[in-house]
Amino acid sequence: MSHEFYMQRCFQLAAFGKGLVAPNPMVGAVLVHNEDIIAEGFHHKFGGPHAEVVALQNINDAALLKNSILYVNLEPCSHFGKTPPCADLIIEKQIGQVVIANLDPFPQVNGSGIEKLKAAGIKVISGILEKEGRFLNRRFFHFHEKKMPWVILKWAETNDGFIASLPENKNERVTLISNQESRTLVHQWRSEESAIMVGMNTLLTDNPYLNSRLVNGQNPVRIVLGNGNELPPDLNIFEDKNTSVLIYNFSITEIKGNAEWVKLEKNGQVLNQLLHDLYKRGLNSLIVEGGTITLSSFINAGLWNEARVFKAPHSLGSGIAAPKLPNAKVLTNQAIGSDRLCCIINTENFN
Ligand code: AOF
Ligand code: ZN
Repeated sequence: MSHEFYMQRCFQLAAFGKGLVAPNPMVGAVLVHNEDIIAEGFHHKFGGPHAEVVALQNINDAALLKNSILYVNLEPCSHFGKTPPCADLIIEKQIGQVVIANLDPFPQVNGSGIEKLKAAGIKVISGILEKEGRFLNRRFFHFHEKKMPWVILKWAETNDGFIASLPENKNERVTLISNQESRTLVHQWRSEESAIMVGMNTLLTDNPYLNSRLVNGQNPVRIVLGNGNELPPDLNIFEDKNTSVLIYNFSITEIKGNAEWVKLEKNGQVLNQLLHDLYKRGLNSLIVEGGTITLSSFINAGLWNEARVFKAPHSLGSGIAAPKLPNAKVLTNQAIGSDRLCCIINTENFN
């Protein structure tokens, strides 16, 4: 079997940590002896043992390690974080060879894990399925390299290009565009991202909960941008006291219960400031769910990475127009029941 085969298995294992390990990367590890997989592991949750440690715990015959290859999609760490360095453990266990997809961009590791292994006489090969590994951990790489979270834009539009009815035509509180299956999928996505944001208009007209209630998963931190000091205290976003709400505004800095008001500079680049503040809080991904003004402000500033657009089979005739995307490459276009889901990547920020 090829290095690529075992690395694919690392990616599969790593993906079990989706939504549970952020802001850490998703990492999987496979121990191979004479082409047989003798143990596997992955990083299960933030603060928990790293993938290599779990794989080594699952080994039955330690005598095989000397002639084994450890496949791991991220360079083994060399720092003391919440857990001791994996590189030291690999050296101690006398594993013969290590094969890696990506170097760790985390400043405290960044090549020193590989150096440590090589200095101990371990053969190291890196760069196997490097691009696929970067895509799997795109949030983590973007977070460390750009010092801001990976931004996902999401909206649902009708087949005539509207995301909502005009306010005067609204006969119910929220006009539902996409189907139930699509909305459940969105809750799954919410559970996989660190933070979620909507604009002030959407917040006040739709009064959303912005949680993952349709699936079994974590709730993202809720983000709002606007004159937050005027928010009604009984909004649904304030209901769940276990999830934080960050209200970025231009006048006050304050903490009240689960809500924090964060003051931004009016004259600076507002979204840059907001995203950098999310970085400082360790939030490595943000899903932006509307409305058009908020989505377009991310698009116009070039501060978006992915877009997930649902197209419903019905039309509205008039309404609020959907945003327009430049520099985009369609990754997938699939049916979700009667809707179509188009996943797009910003080629300016990822290639
Ligand atoms: C690995 N294997 O499975 C992961 C690694 O706070 P800690 O101790 O969990 O360290 C977190 C950092 O370790 C994280 O930012 C990244 O650089 C690396 N993650 N390294 O060798 C793993 N998850
Ligand atoms: Zn480690």
